[in-house]
Amino acid sequence: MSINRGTHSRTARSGFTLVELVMFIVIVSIAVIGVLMVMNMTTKNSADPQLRKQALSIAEALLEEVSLARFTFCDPADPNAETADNATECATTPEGVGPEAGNTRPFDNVNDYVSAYGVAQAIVISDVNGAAIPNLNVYASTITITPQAFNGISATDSLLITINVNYGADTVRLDGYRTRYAPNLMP
Ligand SMILES: [Ca+2]
Ligand SMILES: [Ca+2]
Repeated sequence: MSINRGTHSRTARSGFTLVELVMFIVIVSIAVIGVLMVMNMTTKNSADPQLRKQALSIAEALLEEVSLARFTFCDPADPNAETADNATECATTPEGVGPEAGNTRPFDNVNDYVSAYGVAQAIVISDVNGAAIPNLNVYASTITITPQAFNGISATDSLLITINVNYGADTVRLDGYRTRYAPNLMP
């Protein structure tokens, strides 16, 4: 009678070697470090979009304020302002580049917002009463207005408005056109 001493294969019984275990730990550690670095970078840079968004809001507000100003031939103080078809028909005060006497912000004409066409000029962010908002003074804004033909409308009746809002090393720029529609519309 023979006794079968059944033998188990050596391979089936063996687990991880120490070297394999160390390599596993090293690989997992590298992967975890990579994920943590991405998370750290994301957290660190999450403040930048906020600044950009705020700068964009300021640029939009300024562009809207200037675009909504009138584009008349005469200053509203002129008695012919509601009927003039060109600047020569104004009785006393044709609208020239720069604010006319007594004009205050928000101005009565697009061209009142700059002292010369094509030249960047600082513009403060103000509240509804025209007063500067102190906490937003880290954003430096400029406005440039340039007569420019637009889609068949001549340059005398079309103005390109450019708003730049700078914060640190970055700048948000918005462009908009204001054409001379309803040139006799008064407040
Ligand atoms: Ca004016
Ligand atoms: Ca003016």
